[in-house]
Amino acid sequence: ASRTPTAERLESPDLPAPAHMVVGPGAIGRLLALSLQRTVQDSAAVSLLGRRTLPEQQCLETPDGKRIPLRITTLMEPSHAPIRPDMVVHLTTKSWATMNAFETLAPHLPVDIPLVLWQNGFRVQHPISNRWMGPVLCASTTEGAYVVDDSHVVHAGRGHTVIGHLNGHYREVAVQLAEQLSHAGLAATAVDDIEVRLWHKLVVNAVINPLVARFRITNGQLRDTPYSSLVEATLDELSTLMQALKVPAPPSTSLYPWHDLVWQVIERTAANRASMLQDLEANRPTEYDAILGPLREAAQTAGIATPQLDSRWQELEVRNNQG
Ligand code: KPL
Repeated sequence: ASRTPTAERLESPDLPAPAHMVVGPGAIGRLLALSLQRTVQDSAAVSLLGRRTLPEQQCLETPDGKRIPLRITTLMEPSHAPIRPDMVVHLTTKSWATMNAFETLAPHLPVDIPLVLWQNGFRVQHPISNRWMGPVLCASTTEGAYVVDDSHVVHAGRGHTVIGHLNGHYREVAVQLAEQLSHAGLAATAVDDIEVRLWHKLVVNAVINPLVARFRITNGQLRDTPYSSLVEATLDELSTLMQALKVPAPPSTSLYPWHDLVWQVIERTAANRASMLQDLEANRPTEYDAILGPLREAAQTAGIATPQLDSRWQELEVRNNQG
């Protein structure tokens, strides 16, 4: 694994914990920034960067209903951002906004600092990993959070975050970050196979999100007729594709590990209105390209027909262009 001065800095127990900059003050970005802020001595060690500023006084509501007041600096201009050489930058913007955020910010950052990519889908992880000189880690989380208003975010449900480098490098950076996140109340584990885990999450997202967005239903309603047969048809398509791409199936004792994975998530998140449905309802662009695009492209290269994914794509493309 490559070692950089940054990796050594993060590894050393004698040095203070690094500062964090969170780019993208949506629900996960604010949950992350405020949770980290609770654990640091130096209140300037965590900052938020977004397209508009938020009030400095923020409230983080915990899953057990406690309201914790916290102060955090939010900034709009990367050139005004408190850049520190010991910093970790978390990109939590929506997938479609991330390349632009990265390109705007990159010239202002020390070239060897770690970046953490929190995006759904598979559009930004490889291009940014190829372009950035320092460690690029990817994170996949099941934490639940929503925004009440500009100064109040709710940590609605505890989940788990896995974090790692696409090629399994920079293990020590991932371990230290996972420890900091866990210490901040966001349970996390460093993993060597983040790419496989991102494929698993992509399959879950590709089945659930486009269908619930199309029919404007909760995740749990996918168990009902006629939606359940569309879930099954999409899963059949995706199982064939994952096998062709040699993506290891999720651990399961059944003959249908991909089906099990997705139905378990539907069960666990039955009451949720998924992110793509929330985006549609708020008239925001959806992440349809980052979620369905890489799968359709891989299927085309492998010569596999994906009629279910194709019709979801067409429906969402029309919506996106109308929005
Ligand atoms: O991650 C999700 C999302 O909303 O994007 C799922 C797994 C679909 C849960 O709602």
